[in-house]
Amino acid sequence: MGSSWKINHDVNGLEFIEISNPLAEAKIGLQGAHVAWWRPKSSSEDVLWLSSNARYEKGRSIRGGVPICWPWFGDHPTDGNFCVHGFARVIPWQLIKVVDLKNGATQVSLKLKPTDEAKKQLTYNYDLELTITVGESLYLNLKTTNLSNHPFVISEGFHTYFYVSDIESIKVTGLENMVFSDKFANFNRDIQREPIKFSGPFDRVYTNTSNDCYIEDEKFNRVITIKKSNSDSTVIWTPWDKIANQMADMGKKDEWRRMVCVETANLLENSVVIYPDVSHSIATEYSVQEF
Ligand code: TA6
Repeated sequence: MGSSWKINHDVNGLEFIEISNPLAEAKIGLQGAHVAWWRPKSSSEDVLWLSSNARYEKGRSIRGGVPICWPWFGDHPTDGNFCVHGFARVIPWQLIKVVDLKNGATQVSLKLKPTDEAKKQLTYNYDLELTITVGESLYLNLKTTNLSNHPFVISEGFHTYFYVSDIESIKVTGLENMVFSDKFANFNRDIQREPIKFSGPFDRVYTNTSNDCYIEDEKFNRVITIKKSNSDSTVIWTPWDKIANQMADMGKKDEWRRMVCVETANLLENSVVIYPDVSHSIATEYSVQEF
């Protein structure tokens, strides 16, 4: 069976690239260069989580899949009116090319098209490109090039929602002995002594770690591997019932129990200084091992 792709418009005028190849299927929104959906054909379960209440609207991020956080992660450092997690996830990107690779995967290249609003939020000249490889694994590479005549600083991340059997029966490994900053404890710092298990709201930034991470899911008989490159922070987030119920787009009653965010990122002291005419790329790759 060959590979195919097409661009579809939804009822709100949003455009999605739909890809089908011998290895996987994917749906990528041009708004936000947002991988809303990817499933390798060998996998018995979904790998990414997508809320059944996700809002597909212009200027709004989709709840699920892989939102791109750039040029800042979380709140803007000085202006609370600017988009949380940066504007890259809510403005249009341009499709540059789609290439069928020899191994059956499909490679998609996209470039950010700064809107007037985005230009107000970041006044420097830059180029931002995302390469997505849809195959047995999902690979994303976000490349920032400084086209200004002075250095600038960014924070960034792939805010990926993974589908799990049940948040209380999984564990995330790879961050043992790493220092984290806890959003639910005034950003106090501590050390992660054990593999991560969840029994309540969890929002932590692990800094100075380039370790790959693993979502170990016994009920689904699988491990999801999250590989990182040029990423020194990892954010782990799950909202739990109270916060999830306050969010209009988190899905039906207990849908939040079936997701965990494991975010390949650079933030806090791992924010990146990019010098003129220099490029910086952060990359991540997701794959599934069933047993
Ligand atoms: O990455 C964790 C986090 O920053 C949390 O603090 C939580 O607010 C979450 O992202 C969702 O953010 P969003 O802006 O997509 O609602």
